[in-house]
This record gives sequence, C-alpha cells and structure tokens, in this order.
Amino acid sequence: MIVKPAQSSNIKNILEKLNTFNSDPENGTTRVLFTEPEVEARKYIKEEMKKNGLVVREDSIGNIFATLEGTDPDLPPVWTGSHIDTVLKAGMFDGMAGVVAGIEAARLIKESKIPHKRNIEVIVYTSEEPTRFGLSCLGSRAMAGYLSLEQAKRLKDKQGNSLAEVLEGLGYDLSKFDEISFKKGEVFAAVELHIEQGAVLESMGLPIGIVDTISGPTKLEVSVYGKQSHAGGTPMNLRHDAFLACSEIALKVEKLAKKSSSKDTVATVGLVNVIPNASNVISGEVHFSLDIRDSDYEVKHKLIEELKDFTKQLEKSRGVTIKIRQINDDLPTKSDDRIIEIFENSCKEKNISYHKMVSGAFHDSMMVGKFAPIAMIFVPSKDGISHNPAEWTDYDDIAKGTDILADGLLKLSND
Ligand code: HGY
Ligand code: MN
Ligand code: MN
Repeated sequence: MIVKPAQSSNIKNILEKLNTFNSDPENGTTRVLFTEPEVEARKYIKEEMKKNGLVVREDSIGNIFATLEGTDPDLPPVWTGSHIDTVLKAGMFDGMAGVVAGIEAARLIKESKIPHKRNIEVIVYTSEEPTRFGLSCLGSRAMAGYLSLEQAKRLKDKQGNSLAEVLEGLGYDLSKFDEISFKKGEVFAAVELHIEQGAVLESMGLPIGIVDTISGPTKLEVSVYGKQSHAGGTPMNLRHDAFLACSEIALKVEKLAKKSSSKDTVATVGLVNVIPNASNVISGEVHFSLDIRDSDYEVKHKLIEELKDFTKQLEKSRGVTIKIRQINDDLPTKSDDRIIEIFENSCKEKNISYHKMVSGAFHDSMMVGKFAPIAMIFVPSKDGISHNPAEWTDYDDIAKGTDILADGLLKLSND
C-alpha cells in the first residue's frame, strides 16, 4: 500500500474552478472575505471536500474543517490548510494552492487505504488577508485566542459593517464565538503548503522550500495632519504639507529597513489616502499604512522606535501633527523541528532537493503556531511575483509539494 503521486490535473481543475469566483476577472483575482464570490467559493470548496469523502463543518468565524477520520478520532488531529480569500487584483495561487493541495493529499491518503490513527483535517482559514477589515488572519487569530467577539464587533469594513454583523448576516452562530479558540495540545501538528511569494527557490532552481521561521508583521496606521492650502499662493517656508511629511516617513522606513542588522527586515507603505487629493492643493491630511516585518522581533521593534523618534523631529521641522495607531504587532513563529525533519526526510526519500528558509510573508500558520507545532512547504513562484495578477506556480510543482505534504501528514497522523 503506498500513497500514489498527486495528480496535477486535479490540482489544476480545482484551482481553475476556484478562480471563477472572482469580482474583478479583468485584473487577476479579487475574492474579498464574505463578498458574493467568496461565499460562492466557500460553497464550491466544501462540495469538493465532501466529494472526496471528507466530513465538513464550520466554526463561528467561518473557518472550514474537512475531516478524514482516523482509526483513533479522539486523538488530537493533524491539520493542513490555508486560505481562499485574496488581496485586490491578486493572483490565483496565494492561499488556494495550500487548500487544494490539502484536499488532494487527503484524497491520496484515503485511496491508499493506509491506516492512520489521528484525524487529518483540511482547513480553510477565514480571511488570511487584511483586505476587508484591515486585520490579517482573522480565523486563525481567533483560533489562537487573539480575536474576541468584542473585537469582531469593533472591526469595520469601508462601508461601516462590523465583522460580527457580517458573520451574523451569513448565519454564523456568534453565541459560540468563544468556542473557536484552541488550547496547546488540542492539535497535534498543523502544516501548510503555500506559494513562496518570492524568488529564492526559482533562483536556486529548487522545487521545494521548507519554512523554518515565519516573519512577524507589524501593521501601523499613520495619520499626518498639516495645513491644506493653495499650491501656488503659499510660499515654501510657510507650508505644512502633509503628503511630503508622509513621503519623508516612507523613505525613512525604507532606509532603516535596508540598513537593518537582520537580513529579514522588510518594510513598505502600501496604502495612502491623501486629503483632499487635488493637484493644486497642498494636502492637509494624509493617512497611510506601514507594513514592517522581521524574523527577529527585537530588531523590528528597535526600527519602530527609531522611526517614532524621527516622526517627533518631523512634527517640529514641518509643523505637522503625526498620530501612529498599531493595528497588529505579531511575533515571528518558529517551525517545529520534528515536522521539519519529517519533511526533509520525505524530500530525501523522494530525491527532491529542497531549501530551508524564512518566510517574509505571514500565513495562518504564524497564528496556528501559537497553539500547535507547525511547519510549511513552499513551492516556487514564477519570477517571485505574488499579490499580482501575474502570480504563477506550475501545477506540477504544486503536485510535487503535495506529495511531500501527503507523506508528512501520514507520518504525523501515525505519530
Ligand atoms: O501579506 C502577507 O504576507 C500575506 O500574503 N497576506
Ligand atoms: Mn497574501
Ligand atoms: Mn497567503
């Protein structure tokens, strides 16, 4: 009895069907949490799970659990999964590759008829992306006990709908919101296949990455209050230009990241809202995001302190007021050495070269790792592109990653 190799045609079919649930098909893939395309995609993926003999359930925040029952279902289960929601104008693999690989791995294990003690559960985590409510990893954050119902009532989308209201409107039972979280020991292991979203594997010509650390992201919302005035009539020395103050902060954070002692420090400004956003008006207000990440929490925080000192000087030199609001400040997550070893041995047995690496991108595994041992398998991203319609990963590479995943799941479920 062996686990047969994954079928890239299955992976292709499910990914392409998933991609039809898309609110902006002219520009890649956009599937925002609990919008019509995402709700339809959830229905479709649950059907696929049931078709493969998995028993499907959801919790009060919409995390989907699809169970392949083991011989000893009372033991803490082994999980694999990822997300199906996307950023705006995204690609079709970020998250979805891991969900589909999980379904295919479960199918292979079931068909192999190899007995496994622990349940194997394929998970779709709710809202890994911060696209709708501004906060990432909502489902896995709630699982880790870092998102309460009170916070879900306060999290609002651009239309002013709270996460709690949206959940209630979709029929989720909020009286059970406290049952979402897991304690240490309740999940034996959680592994996730994901596209790399960078160019390391491709540059090394390798098909598999094994993630040893997931960098922790900090998201800040910065507001600069200056003085809206005439772009022609206001002398340069009398201006309090909010956008140019924002620009100085953006360039400063880039400089700090580039000269950091850690090779994994990254930072950017991705979202800027200029008020009044008119070509002949000096902006009076600018609200923008700062995304700062590192595999080393201390180094990240030293950078943030330096940046805050810089903004204090800027308030004086430019006569503006700067407010900084922290949205999340997540710790990096280390993978479990035992699971890494299982994946390494599986690669060696299958004669597949691999590279151990840090993930600059965050993933649900970062949150799940707060209550369960985790590890991740990366598959290559073409030209390192992601969060972009041009995102691409070969189906054969996902199938290869799925073989390692299936092997690891089977070993862990018999541990
Ligand atoms: O931003 C991230 O790291 C993830 O892809 N959402
Ligand atoms: Mn993403
Ligand atoms: Mn992702």
